[in-house]
Amino acid sequence: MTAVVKQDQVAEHNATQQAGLDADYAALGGMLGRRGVDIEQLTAVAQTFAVALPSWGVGTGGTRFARFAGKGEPRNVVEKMEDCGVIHQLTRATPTVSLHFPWDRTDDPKALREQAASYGLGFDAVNSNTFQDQPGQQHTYKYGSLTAQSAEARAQAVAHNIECIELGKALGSKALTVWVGDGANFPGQHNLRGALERYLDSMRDIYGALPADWQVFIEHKLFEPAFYATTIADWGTSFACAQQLGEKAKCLVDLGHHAPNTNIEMIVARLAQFGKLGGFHFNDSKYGDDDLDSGSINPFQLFLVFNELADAAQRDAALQPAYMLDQSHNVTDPIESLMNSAAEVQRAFVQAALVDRAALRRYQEANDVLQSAQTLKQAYRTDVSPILAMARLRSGGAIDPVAVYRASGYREQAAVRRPAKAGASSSGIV
Ligand code: LRH
Ligand code: MN
Repeated sequence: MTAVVKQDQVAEHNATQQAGLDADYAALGGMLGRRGVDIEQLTAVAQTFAVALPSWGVGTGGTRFARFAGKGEPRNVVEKMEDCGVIHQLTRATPTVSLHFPWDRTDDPKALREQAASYGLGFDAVNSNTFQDQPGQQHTYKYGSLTAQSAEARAQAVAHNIECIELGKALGSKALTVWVGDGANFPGQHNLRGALERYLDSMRDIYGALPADWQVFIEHKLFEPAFYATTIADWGTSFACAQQLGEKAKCLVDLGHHAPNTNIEMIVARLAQFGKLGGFHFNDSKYGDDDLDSGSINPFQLFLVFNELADAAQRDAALQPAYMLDQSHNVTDPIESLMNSAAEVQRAFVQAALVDRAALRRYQEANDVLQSAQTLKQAYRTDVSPILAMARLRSGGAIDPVAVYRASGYREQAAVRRPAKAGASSSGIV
């Protein structure tokens, strides 16, 4: 595997951190042991964790107001892969990348696949994009794409999704994520049922193009860019469409796509119960679709989502939702944010594995409300940082990825190697 950061720099760093980690790990091991929990078993669980990186997340993001370009930004998909390579080298928790077309357009998917493999990377779900018009595009998506009144625009959007499947097949991906911003800004702008009927017609054509071992993920979102009615606005609509389409259609939960205070963990439990939980876009938010770093605003919610996943996995061992990050890094170094976010999602995963489910069931069946709630809180309050660091170390990564990354001077070197393209927004998201 190609080491993007010199591996001896990682080893040197780990050597300076080892003794401290061993002490913290032993202390945590002792405490967990008194709870009847084997820390070694939990660390092995932590090492199985994997979350996909959003290719569009390694460039600096922005808002409709402005984007403040960062230093050494990736200017194309090859440089995005390099940045993803650093993140995986140091965290050992991000072995796949989710690509977005046409932002990650490539004429040589075979070469891209080989480059990614040299960094130990593969490809998770690919994302289509019919929420922007591309230069030279024949039919605008201004009034929708898969739901457009224009049959030409719908056919164009369907063709683009099928092209994404073909590219994904060449890259070894096994799923297509379809998020459309289609909707209306004013009551009366379109017929609400008509729009959904056109959506389903278009999705049936896309569904028909899926290889036998592929899935399509329907991603719902409450609003933006439509501000009155979004065609796929909530999990209910997404679920109904996935049922209509067939077994290869599942629902994707982006944590930022709900009304404030929505009980997202309950949506996860429902979708798992009905066999339609396809995957996640992890991020965090305080108000809207803020795409902030995972676990940065509401880490307890992230824990509760993984608690429902752990409960569902106990019932259905075959449940394998796709874990992906989907964030926009407007004021931090995207590589640092993605490394940190991968660790925060891994933290929730490990904390959920710490929940004493037998005790929880006993308290629930006894209507011992307080002890039921405390059983979850005990796991959430447990600082599993030594387990996450030991998992990274044992998987060949860095005990402290951000410290190694900063010491490596990778960003400064990238700034020299990648002179910014004047005016070009290289990350694709503004
Ligand atoms: C829409 C969304 C979707 C992506 C885009 C980058 O808000 O979450 O998943 O296509 O962000
Ligand atoms: Mn998303």
